[in-house]
Amino acid sequence: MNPGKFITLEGVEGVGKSSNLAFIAEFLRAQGKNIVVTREPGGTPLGERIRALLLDKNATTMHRDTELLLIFAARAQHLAAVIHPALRAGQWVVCDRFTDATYAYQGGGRCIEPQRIAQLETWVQGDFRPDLTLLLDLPVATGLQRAAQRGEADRFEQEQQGFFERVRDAYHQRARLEPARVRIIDAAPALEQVQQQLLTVLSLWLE
Ligand code: Z5A
Repeated sequence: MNPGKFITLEGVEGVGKSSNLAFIAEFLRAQGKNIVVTREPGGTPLGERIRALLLDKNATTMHRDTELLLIFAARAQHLAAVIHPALRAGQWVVCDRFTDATYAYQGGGRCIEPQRIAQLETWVQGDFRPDLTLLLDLPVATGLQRAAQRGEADRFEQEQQGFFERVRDAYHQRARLEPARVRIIDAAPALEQVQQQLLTVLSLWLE
């Protein structure tokens, strides 16, 4: 049993993960927790190099299995070098995306059978899972509109709306399978209202 806790933030394109990550970390720090903020794919020097490969908009011929294996390769490094050491030291880790994103994007989006993802999950993680997952949820069209305000689209952002609809459905399926761990936050209202929901869920969870 780790003394630290592992919290993940999930959602489709443009739901506002980046906008809320610092807010969550700040709230937990105010509760006296020692917080490490990290992200996937990435979180280590090697993982960030793998992230650059995965997001490269010119890598249009990347096979879906290559994508899946690169994601778990980055995750293995992230777990060994950052996540497990931090948790063992009693720190709390807040991670922008983790394996629920793999079920959503590679499972839902790319139509890879969830059983194959589960095999890799068990291989790389054993029985390690997040303690809490905050799933920011928003109609896909709204998320895409929000995201379009940012810079040039990466390889995932070039996908069509149908891809992101499958991603969102797969996230909902994750929440249905594990309702105690995966908490859905309505990401449609103004940022202050989204953050109020986050405070409520986190405060209750900490009790
Ligand atoms: N990926 C994968 O396929 N498999 C995996 O296992 C993992 C990842 C781990 C990179 O992830 C890609 O990796 C991702 C899936 C894949 N690709 N996609 N799509 P990422 O998390 O780094 O990339 P992202 O999804 O594009 O996230 P992001 O750039 O951090 O965007 P966001 O966090 O969802 O949104 P944001 O930047 O905070 O907000 C977007 C805009 O909306 C911005 O202008 C905000 O000011 C605005 N905003 C935010 N909240 C609100 C509210 N409440 N109202 C109005 N406007 C708002």
